[in-house]
Amino acid sequence: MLRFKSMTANTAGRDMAVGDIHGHFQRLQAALELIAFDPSVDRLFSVGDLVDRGPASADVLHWLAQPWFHAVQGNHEALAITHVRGGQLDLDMYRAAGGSWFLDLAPSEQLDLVEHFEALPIAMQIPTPLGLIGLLHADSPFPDWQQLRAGLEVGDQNVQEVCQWSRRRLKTHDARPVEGLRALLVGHTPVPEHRVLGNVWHLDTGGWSNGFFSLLDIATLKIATPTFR
Ligand SMILES: [Mn+2]
Repeated sequence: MLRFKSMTANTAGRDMAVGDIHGHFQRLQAALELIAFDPSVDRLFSVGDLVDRGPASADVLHWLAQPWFHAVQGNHEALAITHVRGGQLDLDMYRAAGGSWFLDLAPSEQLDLVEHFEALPIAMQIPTPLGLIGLLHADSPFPDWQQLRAGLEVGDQNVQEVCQWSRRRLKTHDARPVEGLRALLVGHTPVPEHRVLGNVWHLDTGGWSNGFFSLLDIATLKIATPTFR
């Protein structure tokens, strides 16, 4: 499994990032149309949590098959992996978190999804003209991107867990930057509006719930869809 992925620069079009999707691919599609997203040159980066809660989680395979769509693994993808690979999981908690659609699939369909989820990196980086952009689901356990990369590359489970589950930075209002990056893009904890702490951008503005999808142009660090519902 490739836990850390380095992308090449996009010299043809725009690179956009989006927060948690949670099965709301139709709303996401509408948001992309609003910014005239062009899949022939533009790319879309997801901070993970593609599935659970929304009406169309099973569409995730269609989205992951698009050459312009790139996602890191969120904690909800990790829950599916844990379930199929025989790890410890509170099934009532998983159902309460929106996992019923997955638990009720045939084992072969679960396995197919999990193999796709396992192929997703935990963190990725994307070069832009003004600097390197990092992407992961929840938070960086380190104040330094190279340290994070090294931790993931040696398969450190604690590092992976913080990357996918931690809400510490928002809870403690930690505004220290992650060195080695122009910006780190994360989701996981819903915020009423995108929130920047140090150089960490919290992008889960509840497009899957009562909020809207914030599409961030990662080269300019400008939100293209501030109020889309
Ligand atoms: Mn999450």
